[in-house]
Amino acid sequence: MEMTMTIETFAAEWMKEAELTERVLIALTDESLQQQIDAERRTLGDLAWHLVTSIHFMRGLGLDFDHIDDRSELTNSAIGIAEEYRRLNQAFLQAVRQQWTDESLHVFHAIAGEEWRNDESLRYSLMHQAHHRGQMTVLMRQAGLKTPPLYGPTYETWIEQGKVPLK
Ligand code: NI
Repeated sequence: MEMTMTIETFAAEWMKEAELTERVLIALTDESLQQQIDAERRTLGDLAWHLVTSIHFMRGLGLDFDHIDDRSELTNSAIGIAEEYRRLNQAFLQAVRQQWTDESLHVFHAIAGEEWRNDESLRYSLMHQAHHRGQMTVLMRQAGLKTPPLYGPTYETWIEQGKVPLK
């Protein structure tokens, strides 16, 4: 399954995954951003915003693209978070395509004291995003929101199709 990553194989995978993230982000409401599993833990809004700042973090790999817009009217708004995600995401992907070649994927960068090869960092960021999306869908359920299908049908998808949902 795992092929050698190139800029274009990464871009294709990233766009698919970003589309899944956007599905989750646009399903949020302003009220749901306060949802949390425990008073000490990150809210749904914190996790959503974390996905935005995680893209910005990729500047640490030497990519040059737009700075994050962290005005409170964005971070406290479901639409604001979704729009900032989309904007930074496009800027990030454009930077990867314009500033890196396939050889750049084999360059190492120090991240938190560890040497990471760029293709490993990109793979990590794909997995990291999926991980937090999973956390978000649980909080969305708790907030009473419907979750979008991501890697397969949701409970509601099965119901709508007249099927018995799998346990
Ligand atoms: Ni994280």
